[in-house]
Amino acid sequence: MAELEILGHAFSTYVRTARMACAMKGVPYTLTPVDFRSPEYRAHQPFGRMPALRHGDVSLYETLAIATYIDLAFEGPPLQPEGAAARARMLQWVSVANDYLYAAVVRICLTERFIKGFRGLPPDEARLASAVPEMEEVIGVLEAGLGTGPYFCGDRATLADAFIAPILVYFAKTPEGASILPGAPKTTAWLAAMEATPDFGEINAVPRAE
Ligand SMILES: N[C@@H](CCC(=O)N[C@@H](CS)C(=O)NCC(=O)O)C(=O)O
Repeated sequence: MAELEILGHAFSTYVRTARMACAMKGVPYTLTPVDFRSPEYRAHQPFGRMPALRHGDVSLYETLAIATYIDLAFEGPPLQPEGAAARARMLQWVSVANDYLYAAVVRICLTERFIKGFRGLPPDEARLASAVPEMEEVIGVLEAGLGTGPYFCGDRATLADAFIAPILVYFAKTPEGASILPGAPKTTAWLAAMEATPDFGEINAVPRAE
C-alpha cells in the first residue's frame, strides 16, 4: 500500500494533530519537512499553511479533512464517535480548538513564547499580559466541557482530543500556561491521560528551531 506522507514542520500544532491521528489509529507515516512559502508547496496547500497529506493518488489539505481521512481510510480504533449528537459534539470541540483556543493560545501565547524565540526576538510581554483573560476564558470553557471525561467526547480519545492536546501541551510549557492550567484540574488530568496515547511525547517534543 502507498506510504502516507504528512507535509509540514514538527512544531506546527496542526501537523502534530495529523501525526497524533496517525499514531492513535496505528497508521505508519512519514513527516516531510517543507518550505511552506514555496510555490512547490502551494501545489499541495494553496494557502501555504501546514499540514498537507499525500497518500497514493490522494492529496489533501485542511487538518480536519486530513484527520478524517486517516480515520476512515485505515483499520484501527475509530477516532470519531457514532451517533449524530456525539459526532456533532466532537466537531464542536474541533471548532473551539480552531477558533477560540487557536486565537488565544497559538496566535498570541505560543507565537510570543516560542516562534519569536526561534527567530531570536524577545516576547511582547504587554501583548501576552493583555491576552491572559482570553486564555483564561477558553481554558475555563474546556474545563467545564470535560464534564465527567476523561476525554472530550467520553471514554475514548477522538479527533477533538487530537486537535486540543497539541495546543495545550505547549501552552503548559509557557509561564501563562503554568499559571492558568493548575486552576483547571480536569484539563490537567486530561492532558496527563493524553500523554499516555501512542507516540505523544515524540510528536509533541518542542523542536529547537524551525
Ligand atoms: N485551516 C488550516 C490551518 C493550518 C495552519 O494555520 N497551520 C499553521 C501552522 S499550525 C501554518 O501553516 N502557519 C503558517 C503561516 O501562518 O504562515 C488547517 O486546518 O490545516
